[in-house]
Amino acid sequence: MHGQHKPSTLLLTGFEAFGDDPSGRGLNPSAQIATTLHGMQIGPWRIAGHVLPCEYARSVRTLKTLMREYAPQAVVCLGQAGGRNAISLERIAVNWDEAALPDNAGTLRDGRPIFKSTPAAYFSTLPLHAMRDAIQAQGIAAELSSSAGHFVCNHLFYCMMHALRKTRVRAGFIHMPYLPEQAASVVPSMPLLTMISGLQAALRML
Ligand code: PCA
Repeated sequence: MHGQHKPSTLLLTGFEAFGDDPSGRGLNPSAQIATTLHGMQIGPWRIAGHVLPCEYARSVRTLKTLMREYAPQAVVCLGQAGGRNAISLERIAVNWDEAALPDNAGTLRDGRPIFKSTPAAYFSTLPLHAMRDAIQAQGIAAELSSSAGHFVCNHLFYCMMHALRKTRVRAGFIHMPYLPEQAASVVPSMPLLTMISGLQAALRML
């Protein structure tokens, strides 16, 4: 057996639904994508897809448990960013919690660092330009973004990059638009299968 032929594991997470689902039906495309792709092979990657609670503390604890369980070579976390009209590849996670919306445990964070004496920010270690170009080559809207917000997604992104800072594990965060079934006609959205095709093209770039 040659070790390098062992499939590499890519841990892919989504979030459960939270306060920002205008359909009120408990939808979050990121959860559907992670569960749909679970167990699939994409390029050299074996996908381990899981859904995280939309809670500041518990999302991080759950992710760390999954990272211990799978020892993945790459971690890609997904979330929903209502109002965006393209798959958004996040460049940077910032050391700040601030959102008008409580998380699913009722916790409100009104502006404070995540950790007191850690860097202000971490960069994604994913090949963002190649991923954007691969999505766009499928005819699917993609963009780079410099803010994952200051809610649970950015919190998870920052804590993950901090936890992985001394490793060679590639990691980053991708935001998805609303699904058409969540969005009123005036709000941008993207069909689930379009998001999945785009993400598959992007993950082949890792
Ligand atoms: N989006 C939220 C949290 C969970 C999700 O899917 C965010 O952007 O912070």
